[in-house]
Amino acid sequence: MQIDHVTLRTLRIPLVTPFTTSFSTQTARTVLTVEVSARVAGREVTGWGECGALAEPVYSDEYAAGAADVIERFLLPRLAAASADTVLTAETVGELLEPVVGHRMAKAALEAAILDAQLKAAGTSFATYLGVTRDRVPSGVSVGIQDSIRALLDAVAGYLDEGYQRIKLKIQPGWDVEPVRAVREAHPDVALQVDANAAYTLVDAAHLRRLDEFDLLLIEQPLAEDDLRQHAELARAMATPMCLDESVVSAASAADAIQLGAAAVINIKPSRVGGYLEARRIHDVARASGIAVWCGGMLETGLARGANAALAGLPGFTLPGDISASSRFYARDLTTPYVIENGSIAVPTFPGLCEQPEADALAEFSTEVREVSPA
Ligand code: SMG
Ligand code: MG
Repeated sequence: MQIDHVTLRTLRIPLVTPFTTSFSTQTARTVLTVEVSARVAGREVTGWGECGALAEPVYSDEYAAGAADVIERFLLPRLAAASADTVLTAETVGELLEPVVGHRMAKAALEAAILDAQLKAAGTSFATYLGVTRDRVPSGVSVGIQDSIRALLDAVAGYLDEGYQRIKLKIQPGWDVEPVRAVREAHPDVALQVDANAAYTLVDAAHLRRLDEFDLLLIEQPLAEDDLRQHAELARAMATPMCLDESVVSAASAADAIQLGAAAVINIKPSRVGGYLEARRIHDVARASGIAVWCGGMLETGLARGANAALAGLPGFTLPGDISASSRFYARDLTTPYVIENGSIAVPTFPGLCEQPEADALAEFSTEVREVSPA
């Protein structure tokens, strides 16, 4: 593949309702998109990728403007040099970008755009590329921290009415045992899990153990990103299965977490781990180790939501993902909106990772458009 040019866009898309976690309240999603115009076997083709980084480095150390900068200065020049020698394929991106330390969300966005272009040129869907045969995947929803238990119960009831198969509650100190108890009492049989986004320390172990009585599927990332050993210690102290999100950034860190007993379950987010290909490797490592995985979310637009659904069709994804309908976050998506039917999302069959985004949606939400020449 030869890269002709790349357009980096920053979009700001309003959310239908504010999304509060232990680290921030989002009212709009700032999204960096990567549009790669390339030639594959003489054919002109365009590929799209979306960056998982938020506007601020509060979920992880990456942020959207920083990702745009590192793509322009350091990542794209490496791919462009390789593309002149025609060694560039989606499968070589990871190795070509390895000399740049970290910046996995930036790398993931670029790899997704290249993979999208490559699959579109070949007329192959992402599911076919992965060898996925499932045509639908179960849909879960992540429910932010609310102002009151009443508001939480209303929100959960609304999502259950829409058919979501699993509820995830965001928790933080001061918003944990009581809200979880209220939801469990209202819905004794619902598949329920919690996510703390690293809001606790090991000193809170006795308090967190109080969550054990609610029959949760898992507790996600209670401790800090680099606290693998402490997660292992907490896992031994709790009956609720330990799930890691932020801590798992690669297949290597997944292997470490599994070996240490820090993760009984892994949330795989393609953006967090440097792309869909590393995400599949984590799936493979976890599956071989008897560890369940599920697909996490970063409030993806239609540029990545369907690709996440395809990934979640792999056999090791045995728990419902944070792959909700587009309408969970957006009144208007960039592509045909994803919908849930009978609690599940269809695995896309079109070529590539995503549909071409709608030009008027891009125009409506773009706050910055930067043309980057690859050379
Ligand atoms: O995309 O459905 C989604 C959001 C799922 O809760 C979600 N993501 O830590 O798992 C997580 C959070 C990270 C994003 S919070 C702005
Ligand atoms: Mg999480």
